[in-house]
Amino acid sequence: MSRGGVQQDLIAAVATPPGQGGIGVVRLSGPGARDVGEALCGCELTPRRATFAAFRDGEDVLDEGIALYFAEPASFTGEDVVELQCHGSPVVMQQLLDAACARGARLAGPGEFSERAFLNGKLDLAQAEAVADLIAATSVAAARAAVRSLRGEFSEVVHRLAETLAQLRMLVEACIDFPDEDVEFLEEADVGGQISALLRALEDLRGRSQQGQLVNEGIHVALIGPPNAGKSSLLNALAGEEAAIVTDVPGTTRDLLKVDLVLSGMPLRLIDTAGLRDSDDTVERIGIARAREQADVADLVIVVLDAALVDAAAIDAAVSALAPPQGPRRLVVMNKLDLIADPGPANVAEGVFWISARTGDGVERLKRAIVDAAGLSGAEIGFTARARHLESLDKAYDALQKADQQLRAGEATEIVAEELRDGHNALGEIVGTETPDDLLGRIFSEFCIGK
Ligand SMILES: Nc1nc2c(ncn2[C@@H]2O[C@H](COP(=O)(O)OP(=O)(O)O)[C@@H](O)[C@H]2O)c(=O)[nH]1
Ligand SMILES: [Mg+2]
Repeated sequence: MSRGGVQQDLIAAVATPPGQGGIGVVRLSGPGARDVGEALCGCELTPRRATFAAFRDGEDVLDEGIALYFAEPASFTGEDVVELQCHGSPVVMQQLLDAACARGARLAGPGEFSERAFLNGKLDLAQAEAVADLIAATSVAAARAAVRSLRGEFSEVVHRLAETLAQLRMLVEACIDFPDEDVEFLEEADVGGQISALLRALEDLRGRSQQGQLVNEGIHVALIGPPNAGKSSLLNALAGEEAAIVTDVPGTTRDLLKVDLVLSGMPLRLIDTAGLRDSDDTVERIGIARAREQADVADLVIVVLDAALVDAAAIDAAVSALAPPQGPRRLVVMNKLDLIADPGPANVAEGVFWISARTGDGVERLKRAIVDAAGLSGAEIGFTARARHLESLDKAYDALQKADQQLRAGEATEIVAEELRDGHNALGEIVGTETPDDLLGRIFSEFCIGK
């Protein structure tokens, strides 16, 4: 399923991270990779054989190391690829790169190797994205999930749904030519039942993809509450570092402060916000507006209250707001437990956590609850996914739902067929069979150079 057809040129890049290291890899891909590799090594290269060689630029020996040659199509990109493993010296790698460019290669852009792998049908788009996600993974859970996506587990489900939908489209489109028999025929083929089954499968995939997105991009957890409740102190306690400024002056935090951390193997972005209150200060007011926005868009909101100040009614109010009809899930934290006597059993409600950000009391339990509340503990995360994938799944779902309604309403077969086509295209966007070039450009430009 190659999208290629375009004659590509020879590209080169350092594939290892910037800086010094034990080993550095310079990678070449495209027509002429072997010739340039052999010129740099001063010897012949055999596919899939490690060749020890002195890397040279003309007479000058730049380094010695191992050259690997993969003949097309059996390579990552599907093209002729040469990898030169030299010592991890930025100077050596730069000289090798210059020598390759002097022989006709050009510097690769971000993600260009992966893009070629995609264009040559070695990976589909979701798999190529998983390569970038794996490299960027900050937790074991995210890395494992990305490997699964990279190995095609996510794509396989999408391809399977797309295939079923393609069959269904054929069936429905066949009826367009025989309008007299269509209703009976569609009923007989149980098109409605098939659409319902697809809708259920899409729903299931969406749920799993959403979890995949959370492990991949990190759960966004916003700390919200009145000034001086200890939001910033809690952020520091959870992060294990003094990331936020803590003072007894109300209104200390005026802008959003974001800290990335890993809790129980799950990547998390904690967002500290300005305390909610009426303020005349312009900057603080903007901060408070940003805090309110976070309360709507975060994956999880932690409402922080000062346990020494709130009364039972205030706790009740916070608890009743625990499951808002709309918006993110919430946990309520009663902070400054060290200042009060034991809250007593009456005040132990589900979703309410009594802690002291100062002493650390109750913080471990809260950490577990945060991971639980995000729906990420216990369940094995199948694969990584991105916001882009969820959007396409939603589009596919909407289209199929419309097709279902139109079928029930006895609309013309053409209209049903059109919705099915839209749904099919939306699935195709995920794996890259239906992806506009500008979207491809955007996706690959976020990759690192050399990948
Ligand atoms: N005794 C006690 N004081 C706390 C605790 N957490 C925060 N504080 C104090 O409460 C004040 C406000 O804390 P801060 O984290 O800046 O609150 P924020 O405005 O909600 O961010 C500071 O003086 C903190 O030292 C706690 O658990 N116990
Ligand atoms: Mg603060």
